[in-house]
Amino acid sequence: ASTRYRLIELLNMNEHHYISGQKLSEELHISRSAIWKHMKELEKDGYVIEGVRRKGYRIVRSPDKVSENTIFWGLKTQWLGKNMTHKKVMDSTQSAAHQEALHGAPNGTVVIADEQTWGKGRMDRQWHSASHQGIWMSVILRPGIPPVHAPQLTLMTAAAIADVLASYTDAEPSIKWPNDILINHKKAAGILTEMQAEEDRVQYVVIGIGVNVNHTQGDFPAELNEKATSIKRETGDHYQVKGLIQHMLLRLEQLYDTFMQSGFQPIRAKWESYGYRLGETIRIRTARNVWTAVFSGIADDGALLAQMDDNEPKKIYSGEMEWFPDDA
Ligand code: BTX
Repeated sequence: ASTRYRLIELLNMNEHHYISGQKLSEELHISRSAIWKHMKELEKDGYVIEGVRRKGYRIVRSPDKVSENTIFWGLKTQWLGKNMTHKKVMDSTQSAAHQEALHGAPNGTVVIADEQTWGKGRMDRQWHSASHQGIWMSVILRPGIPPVHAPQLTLMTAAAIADVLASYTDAEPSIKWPNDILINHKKAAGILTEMQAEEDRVQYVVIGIGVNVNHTQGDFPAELNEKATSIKRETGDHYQVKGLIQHMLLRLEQLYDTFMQSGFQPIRAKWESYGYRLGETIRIRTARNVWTAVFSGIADDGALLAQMDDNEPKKIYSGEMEWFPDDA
């Protein structure tokens, strides 16, 4: 597969120009006929490649469908997604990513499926992952941060998803603390962060990202119809899953680099710019309590700041923001 990546890369560099078979053969150290075979494989993936005598080859169109090749073509990241596994069907990209991480997969490894038969949500909940309708992917990161900072990566991912939706679709996303991406008050995306850690250091995190893209009403199970939505349901437009994945990986890489260089501050500001019900009175359910408070922001460490009286706001680290009864 690495020759094919390199081939796509070479064609990519010459997007508007032709590159000769001779040149390709020299660069890739393979014969002209081997190149031709690779081209045929790319065409099976849905690429339209134009070959002109004496000029060479150029990619006219890259396909809608998701594969390692099609994601790679046009992916502008420096390191995220350079190691990638895509399959049509997986139980869960999350489980597959854990396997890869345990076997030493590098920082920035990405696992993608067109369909999940056992998509996971938080706390053993299920994540419905209809075939070809959404982004179902997991990203392996090795930030080497203390485990208590790991939740900041969830907030970072939420901000990245919201940014991509805001920039490349007509949807207006907001983020319901800590990790639901909403469009028009309905859940359009979810994030599941899992980590393997030693006492003081994260070995790796797997960030699972599920985004409902092209679902129509009938693509959701009945019990989700009221609270779940897709970008298409809210905007009326069909979006290319492949393109959104590429934007998502680039945005994630940028925010992660920012996070590693400058810490959580800039991420927090971005998150807050999408914060759902920020500044309003909300109800938060934690393992032991239900709090009613004004949601005054996100703390430096990623906690939710709940203002209950004139004292310092209370920091809440894990829990769920409840919908108000009148919303239900
Ligand atoms: P969560 O626990 O916040 O949300 C799960 C809940 O959301 C479910 O109990 C259900 O009520 C609802 N739900 C289930 N499926 C959907 C859906 N498609 N759209 C909207 N609401 C839904 C959120 O967990 C974390 C989701 C992460 C999913 C990704 S996909 C790639 C990766 N692999 C994997 O197995 N999980 C992650």
